[in-house]
Amino acid sequence: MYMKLLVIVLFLCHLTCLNYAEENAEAANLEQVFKDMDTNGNNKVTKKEVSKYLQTKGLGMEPDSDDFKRIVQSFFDSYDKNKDKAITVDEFAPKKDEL
Ligand SMILES: [Ca+2]
Ligand SMILES: [Ca+2]
Repeated sequence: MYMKLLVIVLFLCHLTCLNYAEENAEAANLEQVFKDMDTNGNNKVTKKEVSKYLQTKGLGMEPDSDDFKRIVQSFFDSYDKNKDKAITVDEFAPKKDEL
C-alpha cells in the first residue's frame, strides 16, 4: 500500500524533473496540475489542498492514516523549498529562465 503511494509521489517528482529537460509543454502540464491542486485559487498550495488532491486521485486511503500523512509530508518536503508551509507555482513548476 505504501509502495503504491510512493510510486505516485515519485511520479510527481519525475514530472518536475522532466520540466528541466523537456519543452515548455511540460511546464504547462505542471501548471495545470498546480491549478487543480489550488482549490481556492490563491496561487499557493497548502498541505490540506495537497491531501485533497491526492485523495481525488483515487488512492482510497484514509486521510487520517499515518501512511497518507507521510505521503503528503514527503510531497511537501520535495516542493516547499523555502519551508513556509505553502507550495507556490514557482516552487512546483519553475520557469526555465529562472535557472
Ligand atoms: Ca490555495
Ligand atoms: Ca514555499
